[in-house]
Amino acid sequence: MNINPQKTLLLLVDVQNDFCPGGALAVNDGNAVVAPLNALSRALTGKGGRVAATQDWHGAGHSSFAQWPVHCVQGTKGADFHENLDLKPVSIIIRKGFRQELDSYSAFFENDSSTATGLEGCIKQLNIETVIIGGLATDYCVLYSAMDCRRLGFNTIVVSDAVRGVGQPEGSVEKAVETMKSNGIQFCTSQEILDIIK
Ligand code: VGL
Ligand code: ZN
Repeated sequence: MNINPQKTLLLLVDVQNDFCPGGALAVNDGNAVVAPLNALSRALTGKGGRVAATQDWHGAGHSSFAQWPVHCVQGTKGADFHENLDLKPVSIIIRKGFRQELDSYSAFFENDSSTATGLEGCIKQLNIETVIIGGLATDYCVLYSAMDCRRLGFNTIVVSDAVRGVGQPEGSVEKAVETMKSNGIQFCTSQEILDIIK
């Protein structure tokens, strides 16, 4: 694999307290994504790359709370980034899901598939070619983000040890990985990526 760090974005998807153990919509072992993502953030920004983070950011009474437990309510501790996530290298923060009647899994488009979050325009202006994705959850926000990213024409890599899934319905993580792979999304370990960008 060949990537130019200066044209690479690391995208940290929803590494928020509510998706980590103890949170309202906790993903098993969700906090395990933090260490590999911190290592990648540091390495990539050291080589001139950029780091973006998304935040699920719902108003009280958001329409998605019909399907999900109340989570990531704006301004609450549950919506904060995990306390060990290194935010110093993060220069772009995208909040999504803040329209009351519209949910948003993807970092690029809300669930109507047409309302943009602004991330695409932002990273096109930065001449980004490769997007490396990690975070939560593999079968929801990571899946939707990676699929949009690939469709938009970016070289898209998911960090296999820096994602964790919900697994509901059963088999959804395996299905998500298969869908991503069959659409040309690559999977690499954080160590493999560190070795390439060093
Ligand atoms: C997510 C369900 C609801 C996610 C967000 O980050 O994967 N899942 N809101
Ligand atoms: Zn949500």
